[in-house]
Amino acid sequence: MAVSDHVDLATFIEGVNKRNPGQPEFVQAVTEVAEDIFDFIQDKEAYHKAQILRRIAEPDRVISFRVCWEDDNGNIRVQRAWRVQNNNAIGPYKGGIRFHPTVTESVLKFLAFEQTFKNALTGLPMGGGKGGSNFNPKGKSDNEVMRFCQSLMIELYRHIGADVDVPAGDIGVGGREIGYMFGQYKRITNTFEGVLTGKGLEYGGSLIRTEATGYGATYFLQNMLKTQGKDIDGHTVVISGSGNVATHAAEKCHQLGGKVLTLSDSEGFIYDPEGMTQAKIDWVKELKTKRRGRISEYAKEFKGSEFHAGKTPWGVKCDLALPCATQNELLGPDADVLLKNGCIAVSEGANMPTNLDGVHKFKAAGILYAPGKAANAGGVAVSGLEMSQNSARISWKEEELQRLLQDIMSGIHERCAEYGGRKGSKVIDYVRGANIAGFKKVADAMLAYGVV
Ligand code: NDP
Ligand code: 2IT
Repeated sequence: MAVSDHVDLATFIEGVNKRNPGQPEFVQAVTEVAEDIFDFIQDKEAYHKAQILRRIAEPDRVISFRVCWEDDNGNIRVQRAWRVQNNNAIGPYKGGIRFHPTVTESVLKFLAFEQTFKNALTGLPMGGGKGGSNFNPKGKSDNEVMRFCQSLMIELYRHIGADVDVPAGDIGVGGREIGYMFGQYKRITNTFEGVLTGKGLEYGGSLIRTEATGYGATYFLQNMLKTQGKDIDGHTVVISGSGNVATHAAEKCHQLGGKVLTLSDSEGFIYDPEGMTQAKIDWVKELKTKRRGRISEYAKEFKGSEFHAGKTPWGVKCDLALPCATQNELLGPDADVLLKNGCIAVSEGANMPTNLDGVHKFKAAGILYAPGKAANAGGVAVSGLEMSQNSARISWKEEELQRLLQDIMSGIHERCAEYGGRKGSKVIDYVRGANIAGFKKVADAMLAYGVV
């Protein structure tokens, strides 16, 4: 008999575990996808024979390298960095770069794996990749961040390119870092090309890229609510995080009539019973991007609001929840509390913020629950539009980009709905829908290539 992956799910996951020792985040992401894909490919021999799932769950390559840099006191510092190129079946590798002390190979492999499905869902021609370093930008001067970015690019430049692999931002990497990295790439290669996205508007960046992830996650929430004849207007909203994704999700929810009650960071959350106004959200943006301060300062600035140290916001009663900080920030017991408090919809701005236990609880409860690979795809989608603009050497107008973002999010919602129907239930299983729709596009391209 030919070797095939006609094994059961448990045996497949056991194999993933064995081949990736000490990589729990990666195994978690593969498990969540495999749960749905096993069912979908059960009667589809071509996918089995070509070992497609096994191949998608094995990165094309993982580049690991040392980054040395000198701090302001003249000390030599040593960091680890990686670029995980997961799959380029449908386009150049594409995905962000994360700078955070918790970055490991496992974290980046899970992110690159998720990115492969997410990028396929957008309908744009982008493969999946992710990179990053355990460098901690907190408390570092601009010059230190610049020297680190330049040193990182001295190695990374040889692995990326406008048609090869196009990184962007993620946790700890925003406009400032992209500027330093793009400048260094340009200096080393003497080429001005769309090798990174999230660039400044002066040098090839796209309008609304900054807003796109948070806005997109809110549009996805809106699309889900619409299937039940509901809207964001008049509903209470709990959001975690206070970075790029969280602040723009808060802004769009507020614009659409939602009452945003919380934001958070790694030290705790703030609760504002009156709801956030645009002025308050602007204050947080400035706090986080310019002053690089802590969310606890919100409670000192705005009377009537409270800071809860060391806690996540899931205990605050709400109708809608958007986890927008990091992976595994919403656990099974948090899902229980949200459900008990009557939460009707969860849209994930972050990547894999809900652990497997929480995912199973949301699914079982039949609430509207959108996984990150569908809900937060607006960011990479506008990155894809930035790539198109760079290739054509043009800049599209804001109205056009706003329309494209909304269309893309609606398209993702439709793709999820197409594959996420459940027998005997009117509720769409968005996890299943996203996994299958993303898988199918990549898998069919891989089948066309044969064994490569
Ligand atoms: P930012 O760096 O702008 O903000 C990150 C936020 O999350 C901060 O409030 C940070 O708090 C908090 N956070 C980070 N790590 C932890 C942690 N271990 N525990 C608790 N809080 C934490 O990043 P983004 O807003 O860009 O990214 C947020 C999430 O969205 C990530 O999961 C990212 O992968 C995902 N995402 C981002 C996209 C983008 O376009 N930027 C696109 C799609 C997904 P603190 O300041 O204390 O660290
Ligand atoms: O997780 C993500 O989708 C991102 N961090 C954005 C990736 C991108 O290439 O814009």
